[in-house]
Amino acid sequence: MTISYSIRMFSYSIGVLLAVGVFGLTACDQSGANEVELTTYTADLGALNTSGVSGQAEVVVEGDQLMVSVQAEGTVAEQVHAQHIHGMDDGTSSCPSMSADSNDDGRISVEEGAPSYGGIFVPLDGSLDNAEGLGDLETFPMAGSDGAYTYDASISTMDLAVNDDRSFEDLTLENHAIVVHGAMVDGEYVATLPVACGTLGTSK
Ligand SMILES: [Cu+2]
Repeated sequence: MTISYSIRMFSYSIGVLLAVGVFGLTACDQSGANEVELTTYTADLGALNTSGVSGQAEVVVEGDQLMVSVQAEGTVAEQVHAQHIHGMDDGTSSCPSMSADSNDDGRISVEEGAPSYGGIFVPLDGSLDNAEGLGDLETFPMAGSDGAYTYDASISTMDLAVNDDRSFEDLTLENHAIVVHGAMVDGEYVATLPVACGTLGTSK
């Protein structure tokens, strides 16, 4: 009787040890995030149309929260810059090269860039909850007098407005392109002209 009791206690202890071990590993793998899935996408923004614009974008999906931040510099000062996550249905968005300038006017228009980066998927405006047209124009970031801006917005993925009848649930943002718009052309501000582009990848 004593022996069988000891064996039972022994197996019980092993069970507890295993449970603690597995739990410990799980907690470790998720960096303490506790069952909430976290995906971080980043993009380096490079200049389009010799704009001299550069920057970074980060999109974090944490559970049902989406957080977007964009820093850009070299943009036209004191102008509103439309910016979007563009995408193709097959997930193959890229940033256009000058060969996309099909009418040879020396500029890649927003339409000429579309075969590379696709249509507007998520307008990165102030609210993220209205995907009509380009987005809510007045709420896009305004560059300061130094030509730089910082943009931060977050929303529940349930309220996020997306175009193309696509659902956010089965979405991976990888290989979608962040495009920043707005440049001076012959002394006039053209709000749609693409000035920077970068494709999102999961780097972390
Ligand atoms: Cu756009």
